[in-house]
Amino acid sequence: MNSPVQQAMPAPNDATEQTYDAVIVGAGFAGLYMLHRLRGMGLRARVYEAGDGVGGTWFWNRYPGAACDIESLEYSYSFSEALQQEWTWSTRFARQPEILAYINHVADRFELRRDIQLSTRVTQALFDESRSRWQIATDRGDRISARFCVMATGCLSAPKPIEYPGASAFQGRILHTAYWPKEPVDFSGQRVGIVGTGSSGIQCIPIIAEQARHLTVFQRTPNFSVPAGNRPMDPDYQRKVKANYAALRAKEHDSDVGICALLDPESRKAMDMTPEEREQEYERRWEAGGLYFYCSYVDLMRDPVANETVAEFARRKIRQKINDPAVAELLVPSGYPFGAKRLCADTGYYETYNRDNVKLVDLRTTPIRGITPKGLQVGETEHELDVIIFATGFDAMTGALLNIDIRGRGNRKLSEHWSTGPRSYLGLMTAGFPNLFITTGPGSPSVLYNMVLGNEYHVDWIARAIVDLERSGCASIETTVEAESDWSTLVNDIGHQTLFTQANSWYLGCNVPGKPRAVLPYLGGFRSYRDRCEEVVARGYEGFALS
Ligand code: NA7
Repeated sequence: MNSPVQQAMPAPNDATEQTYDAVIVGAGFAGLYMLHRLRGMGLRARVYEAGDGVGGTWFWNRYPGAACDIESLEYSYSFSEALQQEWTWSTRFARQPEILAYINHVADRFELRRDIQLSTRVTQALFDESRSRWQIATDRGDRISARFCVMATGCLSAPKPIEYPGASAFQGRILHTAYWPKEPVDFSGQRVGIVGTGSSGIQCIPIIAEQARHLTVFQRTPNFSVPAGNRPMDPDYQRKVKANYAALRAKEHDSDVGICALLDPESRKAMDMTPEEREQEYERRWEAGGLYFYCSYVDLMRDPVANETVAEFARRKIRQKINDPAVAELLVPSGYPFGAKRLCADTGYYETYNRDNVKLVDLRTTPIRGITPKGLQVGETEHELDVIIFATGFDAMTGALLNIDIRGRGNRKLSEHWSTGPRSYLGLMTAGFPNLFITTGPGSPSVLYNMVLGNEYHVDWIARAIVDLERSGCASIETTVEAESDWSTLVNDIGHQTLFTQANSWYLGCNVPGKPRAVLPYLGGFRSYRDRCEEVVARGYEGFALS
């Protein structure tokens, strides 16, 4: 297996301690911008990145069909007007290679590379109380001392390991969408099996079905997927957005989800509309494509009756696309609210099941027993395969942090502190871990807001906190136990006022066996979250201790 976590250790570096003002872990959207900001403040910062290139999630997830489902004009940095104006997107929703090219362009344009160390995984971060500094170790033998440590490790960056026995005996090839090989994979003439029908599976299934001799999809839970509506970028549309970029960004920053380019998020309630009005609105958003559908009405994720109206609309649309009614019934989601599992956006996903070379296997009735030398054993049936692709997702939001041995005051491990679920104040800091910041951490809107903008907001907040800390003459900032406890309760309470808690999703950690069930993102919307973060600063970092 070509897993990033299982790769052989690179050659060790000189073990002499290096000293920086700040270490940044991860060279994705957050890490690169953090480096840019800290440099601008005159700090010496260094980024450590496990991959051999920058890009984070867009570096690893290079499976066929990988694309963003937020318009690229929105899913891109807003901090530099010049960058916004000079970069041209070729499609409405950029595909992975284009996003990776963009991130590389940013690394070059802002001359970031000289402070990024690639192919280096941070393995440990210990807080040395006597010096008030973080001691950081890497798998290449680096020993680093830094005053600040920023975990820009991403929300979906720790892939779930394969949960079935027998992988090593399989005679074919095993792939995982989250650490796909760099060289193209040719599926022609092959019998391919894909396990998992979340966003990754739904994106790659139609493309692989066109290449493979035969494709078997192993589905545990059907997902709601809306048409992506991807198309070549309309130059006039791009010009129009660029002419008013500041206004668009202001609107995104003042919205709950950060997606506003084509359609505004609706501020009315579904249940205040007539059935005909609702139908019209759903149809309009279905036609627009992408995740706009999710913002059709404000009560969709709060009122089960409202949710059922959109769920039923989507189910009807799905049924219409599939020729075989028995297959359609397997693909139509039921038993959980629309949107409570991450909404997917697809290009020809459901239509793929009308192909003669595609078969759907329902794992809800008969689960996978294991991997055999020839394929996958499901109940009494052995499915013979040449390639098995796992599109089984991530240990989301906490996995990448807990994979590092992080220890704060009193040598307390983060894994102990978070043993019953993550605890944080604003998703930015956790008690007992001074000067350790997390970008889009658990307890922040993170995955439910435009990730690039959410990361930018956190980076700016952290940069300002560091400036304010310097001005105060204090050495460290950390959240208080009380603020953390109150915030964690609030995140949980708000989560339970929504329908998100009525599905077994990665938003709650339910996709990882043994992971405590907890509300991971802040589900109150970005606007109220941002207001709270700003209030905290205006009140002199209320809920934080500066010492
Ligand atoms: P997801 O959304 O977590 O989807 C993973 C899929 O794999 C989902 O259908 C799971 O079914 C299925 N799965 C997970 N584990 C197993 C096992 N052990 N056996 C069978 N099936 C399994 O991950 P993605 O990579 O698709 O997308 C992640 C995010 O990236 C996405 O939401 C976007 O934000 C971008 P389940 O639903 O758990 O029953």
